[in-house]
Amino acid sequence: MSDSEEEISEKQFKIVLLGDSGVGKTSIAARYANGSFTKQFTPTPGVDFYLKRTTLPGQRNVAIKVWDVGGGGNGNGSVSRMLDKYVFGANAIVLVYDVTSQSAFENLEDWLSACKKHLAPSTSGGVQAKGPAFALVANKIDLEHRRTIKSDRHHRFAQENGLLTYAVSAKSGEGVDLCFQKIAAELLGIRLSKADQEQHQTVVRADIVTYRQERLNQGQSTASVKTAVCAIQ
Ligand SMILES: Nc1nc2c(ncn2[C@@H]2O[C@H](COP(=O)(O)OP(=O)(O)OP(=O)(O)O)[C@@H](O)[C@H]2O)c(=O)[nH]1
Ligand SMILES: [Mg+2]
Repeated sequence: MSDSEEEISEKQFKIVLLGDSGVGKTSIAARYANGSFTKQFTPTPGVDFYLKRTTLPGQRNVAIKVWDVGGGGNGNGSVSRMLDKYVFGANAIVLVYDVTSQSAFENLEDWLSACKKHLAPSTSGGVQAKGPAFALVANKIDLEHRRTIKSDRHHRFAQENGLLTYAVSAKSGEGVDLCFQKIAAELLGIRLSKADQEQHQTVVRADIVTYRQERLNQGQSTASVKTAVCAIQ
């Protein structure tokens, strides 16, 4: 294939999201593919699919198919029976946890070993098939005040298991786009420049809350001068 044909053609990547129920896999997928977020929690039965097209440096067009696997209510329960089908042919497997949940983080060991069991080295035509990339994603970083998994624990687990690492908030959108963009870059074997990364950084909206000065002064009889206080929601 010539260089120009390769530019026009589109690569497809299958990225599978795994982790306990409630950690925010559907929210991450919906934020990435549709730019939406809902507070309501509807557990995913089985698997859902999301598709997003993106372009990487060098005019490389990529279609990212996200497999959003329901956590099934416990770490490694009902879902594991189908896990082999879900991870088959994956280019990347993303292990998601919620930074406020100790158990969701600890259960990732089970998710990871179940994946590795199903992905035991296979050979096709005598050639060893390349396994998927693995990534660790800390979600709900907007809940910093309730965080129970510190970043050194996150990084230790990632390092011990050779995982790419990311921190995101499906709620604010922080880090979500960049996480998928970096995974796609990794799969293509290219590095994103600082400028490329900035393009995919989400600007987190900080609402300006306006209080009356008199309330802040608690009863002092000043005129109603307004002051602006910035609050990240
Ligand atoms: N504060 C906050 N809440 C989030 C975030 N992401 C998800 N949630 C909430 O967490 C709950 C669970 O989110 P889901 O995306 O449905 O979780 P899931 O991992 O898909 O769960 P299963 O489908 O059961 O495996 C919902 O109420 C979401 O609104 C986040 O980044 N921040
Ligand atoms: Mg879900």
